[in-house]
Amino acid sequence: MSMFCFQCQEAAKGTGCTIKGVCGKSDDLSNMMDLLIYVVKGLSVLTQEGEKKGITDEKIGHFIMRAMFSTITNANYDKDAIIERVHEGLELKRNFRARLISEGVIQEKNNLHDCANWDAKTIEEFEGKNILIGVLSTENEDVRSLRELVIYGIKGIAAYTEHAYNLGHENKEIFQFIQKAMASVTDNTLSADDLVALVMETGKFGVDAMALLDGANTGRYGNPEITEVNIGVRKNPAILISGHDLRDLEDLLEQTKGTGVDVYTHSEMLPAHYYPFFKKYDNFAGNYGNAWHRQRDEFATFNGPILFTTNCIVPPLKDATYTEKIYTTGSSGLGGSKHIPERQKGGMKDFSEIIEHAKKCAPPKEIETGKIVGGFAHNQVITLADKVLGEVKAGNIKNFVVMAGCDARMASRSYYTEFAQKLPTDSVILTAGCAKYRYNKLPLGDINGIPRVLDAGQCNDSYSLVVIALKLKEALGLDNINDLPIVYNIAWYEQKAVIVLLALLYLGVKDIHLGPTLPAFLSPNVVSVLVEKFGIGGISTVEEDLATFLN
Ligand code: SF4
Ligand code: SF3
Repeated sequence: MSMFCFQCQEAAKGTGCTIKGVCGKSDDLSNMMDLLIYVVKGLSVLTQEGEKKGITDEKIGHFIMRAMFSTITNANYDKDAIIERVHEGLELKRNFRARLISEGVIQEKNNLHDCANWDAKTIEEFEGKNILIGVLSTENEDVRSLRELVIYGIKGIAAYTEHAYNLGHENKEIFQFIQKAMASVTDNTLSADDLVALVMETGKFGVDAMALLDGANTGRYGNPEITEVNIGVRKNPAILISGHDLRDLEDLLEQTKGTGVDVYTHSEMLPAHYYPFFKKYDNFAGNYGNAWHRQRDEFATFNGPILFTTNCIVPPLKDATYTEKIYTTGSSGLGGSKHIPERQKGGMKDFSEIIEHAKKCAPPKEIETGKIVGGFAHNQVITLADKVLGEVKAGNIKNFVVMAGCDARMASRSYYTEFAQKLPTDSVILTAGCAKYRYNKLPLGDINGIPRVLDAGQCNDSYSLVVIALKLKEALGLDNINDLPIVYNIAWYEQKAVIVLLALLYLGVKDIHLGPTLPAFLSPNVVSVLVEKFGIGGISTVEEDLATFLN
């Protein structure tokens, strides 16, 4: 075994990647990410000490946010960038630790966890340490499972918090919680019950982070509205933008307008089209292709450069024709690709190089034609509430099925396409995240004008689905969110889906079905707790599940 990672749904053999990641992450990169998390833990232990005496440093909160985000599945394949972050984190830790010592808060020799005191400066030292402090260094499998569940939830929170931060929104309590939690996962005195409580609290801050981002997105870009998005192509050279960061998209559209270069969205960037703000850009041409895992084919036919703002990146094959055309920014990275640096305060990121690159490329090759509809975030759905409720009361809509979450490459995910196809025609699908690509182009029709697939947006817009559920509960005069005619059939892949799940659990949603497989990081005992307390279950065959879920 040269590495260990089991944070995503594609963990090798359903237990963990031990030689190389199924995602393409090499063992040395994986181990360096473990070390980055260890540095985050150390900083967090120290901030807990500092807080006792009112000593804080807001740079630490921002660093932890970016560091955690960069370790999300498929976000960053640039080992040098991760090493740079380890250096940056150690520098912050060195200074903060020295400050705590000089102010008498801690002693040079102390009983704090090793992560708080460990320091090093060379790659050799990093490599000597990182193999000792990974996931498996927690021996008890239940404690390990709960700790990692918290850590993965925090990665999701970190991602959403960073997008909000890029739009000028932050919430100090979220940063404080992240630090408290990352310190707590090093605390051997916590019982399993304490850790379960921490998991729930992580869910609470997941709701807060999604609400923060919702406010940041809608505050700047308006409320998403019903929108038809072109999935065909035009005749201009173009840039494809992927990931979740709307601020990056704004900067790119500002800089490409009037240049003759079009901009298309890929995968999780599709919902940007639903925001009123972006509609003013004539060169915002449409959405090209499908979910992230199809990028090897779709990037080859796109012809123009591709900008990754976040996960999910599939490292190109050696002979790929588009490798030179990939650019990354923010927490994403790919060794050998150009990384666009952060914006200066009050300014924009500089995308001039990618725009000049696009001008030299052929226009995208058409791979499909037509339009897809989305924009059913909370504000839009609430505007339609009377109509929706009317259809519910008339018996024309019998139930809603939340099919939010992620898509990925496993063949077994055809389950979700088939499930959508075979749902009775009086069921409406509520979706968010890239999971939608499994069924958003199927001719599923509508119920008296209400489309049978209501797409709220990105995975973080699962928050919208919760707001909608709470409104429905109120309108129908129900006491409990679980009395609603809503079934949860969630697809997961990476850690953003983990925080969406924890947020739903925190809000009291029961009987969530999670697939296509349960997380490898949940130990049998932790699964039992989740089954017992929350009724969480997996999936089986489409026929069986349709019969039981809709019962
Ligand atoms: Fe394996 Fe997923 Fe970890 Fe990649 S992120 S190494 S595929 S478990
Ligand atoms: Fe998708 Fe990566 Fe999770 Fe944001 S883009 S939902 S998988």
